[in-house]
Amino acid sequence: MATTEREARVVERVPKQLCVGGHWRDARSGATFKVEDPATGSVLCEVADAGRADGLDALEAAAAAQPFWAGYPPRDRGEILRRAYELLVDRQDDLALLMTLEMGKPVGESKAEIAYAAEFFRWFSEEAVRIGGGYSVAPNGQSRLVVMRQPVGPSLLITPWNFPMAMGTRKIGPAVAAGCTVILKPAQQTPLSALALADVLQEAGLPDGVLSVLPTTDAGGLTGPLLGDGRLRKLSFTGSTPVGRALIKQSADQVLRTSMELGGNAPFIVFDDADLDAAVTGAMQAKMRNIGEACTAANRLYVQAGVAEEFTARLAERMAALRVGRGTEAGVDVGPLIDDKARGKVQELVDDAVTRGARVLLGGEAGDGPGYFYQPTVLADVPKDSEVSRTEIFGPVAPVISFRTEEEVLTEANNTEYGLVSYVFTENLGRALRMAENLESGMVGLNQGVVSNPAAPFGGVKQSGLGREGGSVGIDEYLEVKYVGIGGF
Ligand code: TXE
Repeated sequence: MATTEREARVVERVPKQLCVGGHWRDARSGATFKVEDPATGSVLCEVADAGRADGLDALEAAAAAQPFWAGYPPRDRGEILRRAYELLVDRQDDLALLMTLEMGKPVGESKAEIAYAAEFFRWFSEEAVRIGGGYSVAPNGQSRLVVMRQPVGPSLLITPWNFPMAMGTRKIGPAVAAGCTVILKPAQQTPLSALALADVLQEAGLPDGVLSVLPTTDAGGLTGPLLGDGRLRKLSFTGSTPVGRALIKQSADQVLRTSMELGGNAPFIVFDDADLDAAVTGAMQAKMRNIGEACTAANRLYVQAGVAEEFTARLAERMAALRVGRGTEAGVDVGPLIDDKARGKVQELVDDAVTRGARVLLGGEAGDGPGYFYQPTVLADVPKDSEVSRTEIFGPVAPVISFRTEEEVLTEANNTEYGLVSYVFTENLGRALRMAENLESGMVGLNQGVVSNPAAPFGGVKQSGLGREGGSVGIDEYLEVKYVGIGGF
């Protein structure tokens, strides 16, 4: 239940039906499901619950509109995205409140996410007109090679709940710019932001058929038939590594092109020559952004022995000053976790570390209230074999592990099946570059705790994923390369 008139109004304004090829309608089965506020456990509203038949309707619409959309002038595709960017910016306050209500993060962070999300539309509105090709003379001089880049085709986009708006725009932006029609399946926990996004894109002038948005309680039941249907040409997924792995297997039958942005286990490394103020601030950003529910979150804080005690004490002091509460309240820094399961996972990881000998400097327990709160937590002397340093925590827990040498920390940092992002704090340029070269991750933050940027190619190596989102390479995920050989020379 929304607790103020304004909250009720922003929830009321969102369409609660499915968007199927640009048309709003109920699920064929008539089913709906409840959307919950994780800060109170109360129900905000109900939305239509898409099933298999709705998924196939959306694919039909996407396939039918694909030739039209591929031929739509790139400048006009870009202008639609540009208008959608402006609408997101105009509605930042209301959309931020909506996101906080269904996801929990403090409203200031939701505002920052709307701004970040909008930037993907702005960036890809500019990329839409830069889809070039190539022309060259074959080495034997007897033919000419023309290289075209064309939209891959109808694309299924599956997004998580932790950045409900930005994960949508990061996929829809490049897909639509490239000339692909799309079906967005948002996470069950956060359908409202996705439906609001569909509303914005329609208002921006996106033609019928180009976009479907299908909230569902049966993700596998909806997406399975699509992955087995030859009309679908692309899957872009952001979520957990086990689900990503399963989707890759399911995509194999159609040899479907896939992009995967999966879990992380980011090492955050502080050398004893680092600027400690900057390192603590960076750790707060990398750890506490989005309540720790980010794939880029610092998951293991490796601090060189000489500064470990001081760094940990300063971090604990900063973490202790954070206010936990409902994200809609002014002055709140840390909202609730997404659900009870997520909170249970965080508690298990903390308990395991403590059993193995870690010391709790701060927190270590759930917070008060009916919502799924967890206290900001700092663990010191965390043994290397703790589950907390192997598993993605997805919560406000900072495990500190001390190390002695560069060689030792590099080996430890790379000792994981994940490889999304690493952070390094040092004033030694040579060491910073050596670490950046040798860390096995798709992204490295040097003396900074945030790596996300619409202009940058975001993505991981190893089991953190395949492909890159954002930057000028982001659009490549939605383009096929075709070569035409011209003879007669
Ligand atoms: O993820 P899921 P969950 C990690 C993080 C978190 C854990 C579990 O560690 O604690 O995963 O979160 C859809 N077919 N990340 O359970 O299940 C689902 O509906 C098709 C990291 O929320 O992977 C949602 O839309 N789709 C990650 C999306 O997958 C399926 C962000 C993510 O849900 C499906 C989220 C199926 N069989 C969690 N099963 C990141 N990279 O940031 C689920 N989904």
